[in-house]
Amino acid sequence: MDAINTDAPRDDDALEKAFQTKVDAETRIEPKDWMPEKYRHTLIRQMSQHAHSEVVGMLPEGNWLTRAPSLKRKAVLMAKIQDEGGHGLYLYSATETLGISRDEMFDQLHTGKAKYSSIFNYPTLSWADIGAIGWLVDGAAITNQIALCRCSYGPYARAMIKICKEESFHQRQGYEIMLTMAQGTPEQKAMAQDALDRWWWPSLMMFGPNDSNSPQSAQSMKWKIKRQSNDELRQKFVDATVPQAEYLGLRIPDDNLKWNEERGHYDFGEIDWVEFKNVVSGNGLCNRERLKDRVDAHEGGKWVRDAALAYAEKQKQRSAAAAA
Ligand code: BYC
Repeated sequence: MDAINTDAPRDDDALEKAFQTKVDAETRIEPKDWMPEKYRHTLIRQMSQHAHSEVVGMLPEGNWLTRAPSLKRKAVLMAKIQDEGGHGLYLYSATETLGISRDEMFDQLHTGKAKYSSIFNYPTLSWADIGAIGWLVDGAAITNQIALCRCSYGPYARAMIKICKEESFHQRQGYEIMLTMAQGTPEQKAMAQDALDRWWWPSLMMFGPNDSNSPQSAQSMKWKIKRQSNDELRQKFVDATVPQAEYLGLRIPDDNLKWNEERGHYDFGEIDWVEFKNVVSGNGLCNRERLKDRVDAHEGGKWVRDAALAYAEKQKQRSAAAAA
């Protein structure tokens, strides 16, 4: 019997080395390329979480469609919400290239197995919240997503380019609502301040746990799925947003926020990580309501999916009959 040479690299080791060399050389990984199982799983986790966030993110804004203060505001908000639905669809399609079906992803969301961004578990109590979401939530999303345009996985990186362009319009529409309110009556300015007070900290939580507490970061950075760490991106967002709040004449609700000359960045206070954990584990203010609305919408749309399938089947039979 031949002796087994345990020093010889196993095929997987050689493939994994070649894979990492490709990633290091900034060559994009495409769906049919070999990839480590864990890379595939990490992408499915992050991309499906991202897709779910876009779709669940339509709900808090949808709450204001019937109450937008003018026809123009309603039309703009409607367009933004439709964009978010489109982002969800690009991202579900990009995730399907990794070998998971859309039905499986929906099932993971609807059964609470898959996460979506913590931010969408907070309520939208006033019209100013729509401004704050565009300004802060879309602003935080772009900060994170610009880095994702250079993700090593081709379909994700390409989807992010179009998404970022649209998010940039969303951020501006939100800021413009805040500017209008901040320059309006004292009551309107107070509404804008109240929205900033409630959305500031949850927006900072969107970037995820501190780097020292982020179990996925090291491997995702090595694989160039993530290009910048959670804390680096959070700092970038704070640095960009503080002058915008100053221009609005609004106060960011953080007594520890101050410019640090030495670091060339703003210092800011500690995030309430207990609140973050509660929201991520399903116990935020709106988790149950959001999931229920999502499941109801999916079930309510079943007749549309059935009709589309029946129509496709009819077309198939007609072309088969014509070809016979
Ligand atoms: N919320 O090791 P970490 C939008 C989870 S929507 C919930 O740092 P990672 C919009 C994390 O998944 C844009 N969960 O993880 C739509 C991980 O979970 P598991 C949403 C969070 O993946 C409508 C665990 O905590 N954007 O723009 O390296 C209207 C440990 O964290 C959160 C995206 O989804 C959170 N905030 O980094 C308006 C961006 N943070 O599975 C706007 C894509 C962390 O290990 N995602 N977790 O148990 C990412 O870039 C990364 O996944 C994260 C986290 C930066 C979020």
